[in-house]
Amino acid sequence: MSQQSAVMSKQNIDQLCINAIRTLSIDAVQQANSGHPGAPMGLAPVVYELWQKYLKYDPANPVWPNRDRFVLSAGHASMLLYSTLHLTGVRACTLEGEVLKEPAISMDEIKRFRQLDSKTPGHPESHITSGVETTTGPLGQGAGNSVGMAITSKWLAANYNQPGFEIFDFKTYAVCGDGDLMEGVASEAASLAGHLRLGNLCWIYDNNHVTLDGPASWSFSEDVMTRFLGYGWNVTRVADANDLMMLGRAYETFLKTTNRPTLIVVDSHIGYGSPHKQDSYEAHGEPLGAEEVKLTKDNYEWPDEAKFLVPDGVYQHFNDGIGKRGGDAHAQWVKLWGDYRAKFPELAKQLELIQKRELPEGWDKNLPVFPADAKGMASRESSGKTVNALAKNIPWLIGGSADLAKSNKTNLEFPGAGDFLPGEYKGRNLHYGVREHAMGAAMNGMVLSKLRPFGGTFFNFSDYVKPAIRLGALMEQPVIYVFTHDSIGLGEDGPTHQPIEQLAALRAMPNILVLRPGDANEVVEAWKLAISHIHGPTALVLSRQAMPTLDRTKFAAASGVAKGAYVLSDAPGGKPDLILMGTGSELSLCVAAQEKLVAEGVKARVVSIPSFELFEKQDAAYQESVLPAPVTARVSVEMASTFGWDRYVGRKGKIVGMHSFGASAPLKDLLKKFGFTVENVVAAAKEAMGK
Ligand SMILES: Cc1ncc(C[n+]2csc(CCOP(=O)(O)OP(=O)(O)O)c2C)c(N)n1
Ligand SMILES: [Mg+2]
Repeated sequence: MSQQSAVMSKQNIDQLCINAIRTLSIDAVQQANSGHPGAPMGLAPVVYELWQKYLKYDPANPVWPNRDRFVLSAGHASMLLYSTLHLTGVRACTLEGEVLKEPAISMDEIKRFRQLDSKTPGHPESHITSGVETTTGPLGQGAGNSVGMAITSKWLAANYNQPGFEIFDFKTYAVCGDGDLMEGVASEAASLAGHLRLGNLCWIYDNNHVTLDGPASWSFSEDVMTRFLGYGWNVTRVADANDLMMLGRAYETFLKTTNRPTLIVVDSHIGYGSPHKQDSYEAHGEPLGAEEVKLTKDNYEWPDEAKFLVPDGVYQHFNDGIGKRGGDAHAQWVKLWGDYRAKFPELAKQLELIQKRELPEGWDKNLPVFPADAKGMASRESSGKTVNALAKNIPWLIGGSADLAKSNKTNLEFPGAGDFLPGEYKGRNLHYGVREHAMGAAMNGMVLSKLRPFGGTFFNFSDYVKPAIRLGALMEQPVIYVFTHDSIGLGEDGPTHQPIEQLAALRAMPNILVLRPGDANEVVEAWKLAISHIHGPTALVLSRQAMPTLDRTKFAAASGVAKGAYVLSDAPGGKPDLILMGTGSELSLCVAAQEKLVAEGVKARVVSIPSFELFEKQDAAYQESVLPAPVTARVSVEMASTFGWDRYVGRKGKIVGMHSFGASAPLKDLLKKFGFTVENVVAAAKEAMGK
């Protein structure tokens, strides 16, 4: 107590709160012996001023749909967020959105920073910790997410606000470091946000002149302010991160600027205790060490023996500030919402479904049924028809593409679908431009704000968006990727555009549903699965070229897609000597090979395998019924890397796949060159059978 009063007597309450954020961060990092204390030390006042005075956020309800979003893009500074969530008393809630009595982060959890099963993992993870709006750590991603959140606020406002009923007007703030601003994804996202004139978006740049390797000047010297002006942002600067008044002015400038996003450049210093350390960049990004902790606490006029000290009055002060202000704002909104519900029950119902991540009744009505057709259609075509039908039924399914909408067939073309453009935020077709990575990061932000976005590009460029896909998978968020031009089958564009290893790579990623449907009706089933899959992203892998629409009166129903793999066409008599398995455009090749083999007296079965993940989830009996162990003569056919297929073909099987990059040529020549012909599949089958 004596320690506490000594602290209190010297510092005003603002300073005390700021230093509590700092010292909790320092102590947690020191105790874990791992983590980054620097950014929390430098940024504590920036976050304090924002949360305490401006952020429209109710700690008692961290899932209030119209709350302002706070994104810590500099995820390595996680303790900054955890300390803030703790001190402001943000409550825990379930993944379903039920608010609990306990805190999101108790003091025990602060003490368990970076330990197994804690609520305080090394970098913030939104599916683990309430109040963490998005998972960050890979630099630049949070910045990209924030653009998606800002888009969502605009879209919801344009579609659901009514005169006198501003149900949605939330702002999004993102804290970025040098690393974030160096990353390409943040540059793409900033360019997009500036173009879209997202006046509800504010990035706070921690201009602390240091990165991990040393002074930022070693690697970063561009004029950030001019760059953002060029993007069409409003740019302002706070010369000293400790100057609360100037920080407040900057936030007010942002709130007044409604026609473009705002970048606040904050010059900060990490503020080590020892003069030696202040001038040195060594060991940046590591715990301070006992000696430095002492010096730093001395610098903050903090009792150095005390660990995890929250002086008297700090919790209360946050409670009187953000707690009261946020609570009042939320209560007002709840009242407005009540009136809105009474006046606009239809719209309110939709918003409730959106928040619960549920689908409207009849979401799967009027989906196309494709008649058998030997010429058939490209799966991108059938996908385009399917998603248009789905989007008519699901008003918050919104699409887009990285400048390939016409190729990806992602355009929503029905009356009223509209475009999402600068200043016109009602439309459902987003134009990400040639910014795949920002598209993925923005879609993560949109889906975290409960919309259902899908976005397209060529499958080969899934590599350009992969880091965002991966975070979506980690966050368990249902973004839908529409990847077309899925193989060498795209033809003349050649090997720069022909994916090879992308399927194997996505199949290797945890918690993403990868679907490569084998005809138009499998595409419809795949889309149904994608829409129903709400705990992770889905990748639809679709062809540029036509593939036959299989005759489902002759073959098994396409609903088999839900099981990941199914017997499409069994061997005569049901007891196969050989199994042919294929995906996507190669499914019909397997069917053609089967016909030939059967004519020669070989009992061949064709198995369609649109999804490894789903098939792995089936019980052993089902798996055995599709791929009976005694049948070791097996051939897989897929115009992609062979990697991973050995698990289904086994040691005696043959894999017809790609062993090299593709080539630029008409499709028929490529099929011949790389062996995707009936003759070659039949030959592989005979080899597998030892004939
Ligand atoms: C994509 C990515 N690359 C590398 C890292 C590893 N890393 C963590 S922090 C950091 C740089 C830190 O510089 P800055 O963003 O200025 O943060 P500060 O050290 O100033 O807090 C790096 C390279 C990362 N987290 N993400
Ligand atoms: Mg830095």
